[in-house]
Amino acid sequence: MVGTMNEWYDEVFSDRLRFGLKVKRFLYSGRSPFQKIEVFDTYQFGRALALDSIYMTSEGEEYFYHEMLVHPALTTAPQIKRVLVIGGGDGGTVREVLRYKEVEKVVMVEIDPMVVEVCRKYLASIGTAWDDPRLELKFEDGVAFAQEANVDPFDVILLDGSDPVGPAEGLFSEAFYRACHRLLTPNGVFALQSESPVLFRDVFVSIIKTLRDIFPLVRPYFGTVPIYSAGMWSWTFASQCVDPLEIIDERVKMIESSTRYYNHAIHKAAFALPNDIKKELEG
Ligand code: SPD
Repeated sequence: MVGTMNEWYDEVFSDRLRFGLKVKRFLYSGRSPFQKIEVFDTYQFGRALALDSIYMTSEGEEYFYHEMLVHPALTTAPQIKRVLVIGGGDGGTVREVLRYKEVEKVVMVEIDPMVVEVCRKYLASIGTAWDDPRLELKFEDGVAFAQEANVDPFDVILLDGSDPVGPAEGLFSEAFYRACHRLLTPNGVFALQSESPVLFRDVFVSIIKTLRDIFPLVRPYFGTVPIYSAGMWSWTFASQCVDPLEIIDERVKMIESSTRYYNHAIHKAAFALPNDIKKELEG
């Protein structure tokens, strides 16, 4: 429903947990061949995007998620000329990537053109880099692209998908991670959102363990994303040999002058493992 009303929009996790924001006004509701797309204005975080009734992002707090997906990889990969973004239809991830002058080319592969169209119209403050000439936007299935594309390898691959249900399911498979590995340069870095270790511990652990069969170095890192429930969110860094704690000082200095969440100290602290997660990943 689109219109003005005072009601709550709840993401329902189970009969024990829901996360809700009070809505000022519904702005858009539609269905693409892939999913339900909704945008509404909330009192707490301004305009928010939900796909299949799951919160994706909002104007007021999107920087927590996008900065933490992008900058740990971009401040440590030895070279960042060619970057591949899979998913990321709201434009926040490519916006952060394109802040780096060293980036020469970003290929963004998004399965659902309607998400980009709706976000460009209603969430323009998030996707501020759509017209950057370094960006090539492809509307294709990210899994098929990773498996079939015959392109020069990428220095960094960033996976900005939704949860492992619906159109993003294939983005959590071993075959897809192997395809991303194939598309990386030998010194390349793969970073991805890896779900809530609190609410979806089994998915989180399975991502790390699957990646460890493919990449010699796999390190999860943690932060908070206000619109995702249960407090803690995770991303994961994977590479052949690049260590995410060897931060390239000039890059971090340049980027932290304009970020709102990410900085050198946050980067280091984010890779600290809570004890229960450490035990589970060692076992
Ligand atoms: N539970 C929702 C996880 C969604 C992660 N991706 C969000 C897209 C923001 N660009």
